[in-house]
Amino acid sequence: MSSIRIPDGSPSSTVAAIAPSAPDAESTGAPVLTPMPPLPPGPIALPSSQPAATSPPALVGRVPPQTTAAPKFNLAAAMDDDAFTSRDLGALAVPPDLLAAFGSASRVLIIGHIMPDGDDVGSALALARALRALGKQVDVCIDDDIPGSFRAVDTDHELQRAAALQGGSWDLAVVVDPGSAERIRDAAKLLPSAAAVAVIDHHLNPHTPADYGRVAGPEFMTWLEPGFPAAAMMIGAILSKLDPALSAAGADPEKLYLPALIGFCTDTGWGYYQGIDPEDFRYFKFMLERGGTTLKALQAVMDSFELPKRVWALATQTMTIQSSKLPPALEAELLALDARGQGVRTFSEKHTDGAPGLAMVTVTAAYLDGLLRVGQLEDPTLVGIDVIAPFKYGHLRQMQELGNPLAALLFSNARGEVVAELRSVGDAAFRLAKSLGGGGHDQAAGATLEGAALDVVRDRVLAWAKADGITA
Ligand SMILES: [Mn+2]
Repeated sequence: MSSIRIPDGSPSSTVAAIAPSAPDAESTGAPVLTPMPPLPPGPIALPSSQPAATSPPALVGRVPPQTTAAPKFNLAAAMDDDAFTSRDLGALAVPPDLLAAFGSASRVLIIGHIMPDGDDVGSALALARALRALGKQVDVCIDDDIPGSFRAVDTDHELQRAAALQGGSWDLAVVVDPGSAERIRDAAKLLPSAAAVAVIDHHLNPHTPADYGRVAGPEFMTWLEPGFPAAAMMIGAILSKLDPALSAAGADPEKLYLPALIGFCTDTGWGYYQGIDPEDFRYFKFMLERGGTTLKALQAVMDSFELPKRVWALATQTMTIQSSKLPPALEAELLALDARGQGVRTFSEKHTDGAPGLAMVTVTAAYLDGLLRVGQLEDPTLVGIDVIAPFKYGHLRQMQELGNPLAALLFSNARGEVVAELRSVGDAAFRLAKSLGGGGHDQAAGATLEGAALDVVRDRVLAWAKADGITA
């Protein structure tokens, strides 16, 4: 059975603005769910880790169109172009108190966020490896499963769940790329065992000491750069500042920089996302040079994980359950869930003039678990988070490319939470995420709602979009 490669990153792409909608004087009452037309069948292009821009990305199987667009920035060409010179990350300002804290700590805990992405995993691992090279004892905690593409970055199995680190104590805890404090989940329980806490982030949310159970003072530091495309760029700046000490310690530059480079690539969509300043890729080039590595080497790491194609096709509804050749019990289970409206559901809410508005896909924890077991028939190493990929990089991306100013992915999980992943043209994704108790970037944001029902959150999203004028 064939597999497909998973694109990565936390998209923040922009789609074309829609025409203003006609006012709708009669529109009142509860939102009406409009089924979305089926996704067109493939073949299609994966943006993912394919930096080549001159030819369309490879066609991999019969999956829905994720993108047919050219990248906004031709990363591969820029890396080969001597005229596109690198820019020294060491020129960026890193707060001196943060550098001093790195210098004086001997036991460091680095914490990433749940629903981990490449920037999160890459930033945490690059910083961990640097501090370890300087003789420090370092633990790294991401309190969630790691998606397949990023498990390949964690070659030495450095990432640990919070429960495994209970009982430890640290001089310094560094929270990287969190977006908002609750996204570190149970790693928060480790913070009282750290003498000081530092938060390094490039999201819009502010971070207060209280968010992390601390009080204001020298034991709580933040370094926030919402203008940076990736937290990995901040880590790159730190590595650059530490460079003389790292060189003296004989650290392997590729091992340090490769995770940060992958973080940078995933948060910029390998040049595919809009809204990224092309000049920032000069810093990326600097990290490539400093790490003594290549774009191809990064690609090879990302491409080492493949999701079974049948999972992708079922998730994106480009293959029916009946035609998927599943074991009978599994087929019956998925069909039953689908019949009860607990499978994959897509909605498209438009303006009265027919202009795109809100597009949404929902899927239940039970159905995701079924998809996981479908995938495990071919790859027993798959974990739950792996089957989210077709929803994020298939449905959600296509909804954006169809011109919807707001696109939402909602799914429930085994913890009784509903997770919302939101993308927009303007800042609607961030504003909606805030209203759901989450956060992120203007155009790419999310929220995790505890003890919520999927249908209830879906209706909240619909009502919010209507109140905001995104739909009629
Ligand atoms: Mn990030």
